[in-house]
Amino acid sequence: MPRVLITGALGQVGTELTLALRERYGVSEVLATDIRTPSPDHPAASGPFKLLDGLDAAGLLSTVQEQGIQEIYHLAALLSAVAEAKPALAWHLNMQSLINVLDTAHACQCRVFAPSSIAVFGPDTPRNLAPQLTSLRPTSMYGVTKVAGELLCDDYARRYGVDVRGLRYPGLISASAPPGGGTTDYSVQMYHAAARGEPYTCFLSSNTALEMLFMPDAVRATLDLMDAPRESLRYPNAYNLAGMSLTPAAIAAEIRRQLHRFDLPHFEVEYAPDPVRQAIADGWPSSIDDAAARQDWHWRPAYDLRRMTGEMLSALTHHPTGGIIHGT
Ligand code: VAH
Repeated sequence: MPRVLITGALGQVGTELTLALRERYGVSEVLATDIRTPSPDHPAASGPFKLLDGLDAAGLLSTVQEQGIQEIYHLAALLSAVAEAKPALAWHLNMQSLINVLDTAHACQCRVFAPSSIAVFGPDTPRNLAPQLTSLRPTSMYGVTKVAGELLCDDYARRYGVDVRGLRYPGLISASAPPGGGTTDYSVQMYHAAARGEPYTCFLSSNTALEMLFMPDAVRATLDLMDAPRESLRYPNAYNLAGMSLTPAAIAAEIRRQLHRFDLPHFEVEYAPDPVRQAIADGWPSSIDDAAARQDWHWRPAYDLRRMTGEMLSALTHHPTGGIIHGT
């Protein structure tokens, strides 16, 4: 009987969390769900899978009850760029699916992981080292749903005692699953283009600095937060998380620096900022202060740009070199 249910299991984070949770608890203990069926080679297809829409409250409740689920990782959501194009749908899907998860958790005594994002910050948040406690006036619908989500999680914890936790994920970089319509997707697309030996046109300006994190660090942070003693958590569902403050130009330069290790040709990037996604990015801080996570549950990132780039290019070129850098 699976003890864990993941919504949005086919997304960028859901794919990696499905793998990590099945490795930790056993394949049969983790029920992956999404609104579309995984391809046979997708990690979610390696164990229990169910088609489930986060808006289907009855279906979620009956699944959790029938399966005896004890933890819900709620990853289903519309990300920033898609949400900006479909604001009403984004509000409905992101908020109603969260309410459904929290109501189910309350009814079934489940613990919940529901991610927030650096999208909660807005233009009047300090640009450098955005604090844990600060002004949260985002100028994107995605950010609005993330601020509302943090407050909703606080309410369910206060009112019903639901143990719900979350992290303000920065931009996440991973090789295994494509990103799903976010403003930071350029970073993943850049690595893929370089690995194909193709040029890349970046939809953000070259000097747009944003906080980013390599997916293995994000997955470890998620599991470490869920493992932490509840009484040690000052901000259980909204911890700032930081890894590397990067610009597109810095990522491109590091890719170029390592091309020779993977027998890749030169890599050209041109910059053609997309007004909508540039405006979203310009509303986000360039770096994040994650001191609270470091103090409360001993968070530390393990990857820097060099190591991440080595692992990304190795994974995308299937080159055995890997992330270890020998004298480069
Ligand atoms: C997005 N990748 O771009 C997500 C993330 C901080 C950005 O929330 O929408």
